[in-house]
Amino acid sequence: MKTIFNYIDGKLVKPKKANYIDVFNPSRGKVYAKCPESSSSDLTLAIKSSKKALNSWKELSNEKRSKILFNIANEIEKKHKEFAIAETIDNGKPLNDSRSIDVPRAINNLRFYASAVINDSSESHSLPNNVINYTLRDPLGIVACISPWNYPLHLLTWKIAPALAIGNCVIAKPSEVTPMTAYLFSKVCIKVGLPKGVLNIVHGSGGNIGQEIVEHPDIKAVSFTGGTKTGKIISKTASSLLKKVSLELGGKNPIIVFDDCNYEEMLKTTIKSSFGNQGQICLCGERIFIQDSIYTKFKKDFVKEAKKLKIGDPLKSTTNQGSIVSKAHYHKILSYFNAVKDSGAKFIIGGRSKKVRGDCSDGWFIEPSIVEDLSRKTKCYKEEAFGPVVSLHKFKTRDEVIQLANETNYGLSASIWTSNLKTAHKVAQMIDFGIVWVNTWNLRDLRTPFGGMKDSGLGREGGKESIRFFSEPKNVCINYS
Ligand code: TXE
Repeated sequence: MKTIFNYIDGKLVKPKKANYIDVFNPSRGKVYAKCPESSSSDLTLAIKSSKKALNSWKELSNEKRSKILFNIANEIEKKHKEFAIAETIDNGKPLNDSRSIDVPRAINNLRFYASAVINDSSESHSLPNNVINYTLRDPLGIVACISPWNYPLHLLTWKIAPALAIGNCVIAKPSEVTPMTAYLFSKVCIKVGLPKGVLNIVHGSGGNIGQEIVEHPDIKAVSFTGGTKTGKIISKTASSLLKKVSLELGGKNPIIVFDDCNYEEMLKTTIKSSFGNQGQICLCGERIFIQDSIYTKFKKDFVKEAKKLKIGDPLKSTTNQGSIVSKAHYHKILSYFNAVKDSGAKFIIGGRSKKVRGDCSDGWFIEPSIVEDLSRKTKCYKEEAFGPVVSLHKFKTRDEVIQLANETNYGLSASIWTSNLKTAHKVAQMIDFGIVWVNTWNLRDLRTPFGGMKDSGLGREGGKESIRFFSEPKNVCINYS
């Protein structure tokens, strides 16, 4: 049994009350570690330590902070294999994915913001008669970064890298479902000599310590990625305390397939946008709209490709589909399947759990699932399943699909597949989603704004957006006449 410790004041420490949460290996269905269930006394120590560290971290040059972040990234790169295996055991995702997506993306996040902060510039505005304004961007102080379980290390670093780079101190709370790589990350911070108190990682469950962090008067801003329901609770708490908040929430994303698209490329990518990470990506396309002239062909080819996906032990290199992250989430997806069946829609494939033999016989696996004839009035059409399931829908015209795509409370991302430039521009302009891909999906450029509209969130992350979120503009007006 492994024990995870909090990272407070530069040291690995036990929670004051010695309470722990079981951490499961979801592909085995067994507890393999224990994670601190931290309490207010742990948070008090973390805040005290951040307060002590704040001024000297803030006053350090951007170059020096940047160097430390580069050193953290380099150290993770050296331990790439250890991090990838830990992520797979903790989350259930295929090791190939942890190796090629999760860990490299975490390293990129750190390097991106380490270099962004030394290449950043601020604005100045001159007036006639010898007056000039210049705008400084000050760090906010102590900020909270609350991250989810689908990309544990990647999304943790996506938040803490910009926050630290510009001189904030961070209280991070990783998901209690997948805390292991954040723990390994804290060991790396100690090894590279991140000054104590600059980052404190306080583990525990969201409703307890998560909520306390959001409420704490010394926390100036909250950056959160997770469910819409939780996002609304956090937003309510933070707004009543006048805290800045950035929310990256769920989605019910459309994939729009016109009959003039590059069919092979679209098919290959739509398999990924449907079932990648077992469908547990906020960017996954759960609703696929196909132009009626190619609907039958698409359905046949899509089902054929989905059937090729190998579900099994995520540690094996032949596996494409690992386990669902937790027993609770596994049951949530299965209950969604029941609701689909009750609504009268039918599964073309899947719609059930999957038994994997051997070491994984107690694990939580679900087959890639494709639904047809799903009524647009049902909850299943409207709500995020966040699992390996998509529904297929026909459309005839461009205007019709624009209306269908927008028919959701969410607005995170969309993909448009067409070779007609006018169609691509027109649809991209008319749909209400924060991220629109044309002839691709999940192609990331860290400089671009990332985030959603409507129930998918508030604010944007990435590039300058994160730097702006984690800083406060201060205008200095000088009359030098
Ligand atoms: O996430 P939660 P859950 C969606 C997906 C999923 C649903 C619920 O649809 O089925 O959300 O997932 C912390 N104050 N996404 O319940 O609870 C929690 O400890 C402060 C989309 O597992 O939102 C964890 O660290 N913090 C998604 C983090 O919030 C709180 C990724 C996320 O957990 C808190 C994951 C509180 N009151 C799920 N309550 C995406 N956008 O990528 C919980 N937390």
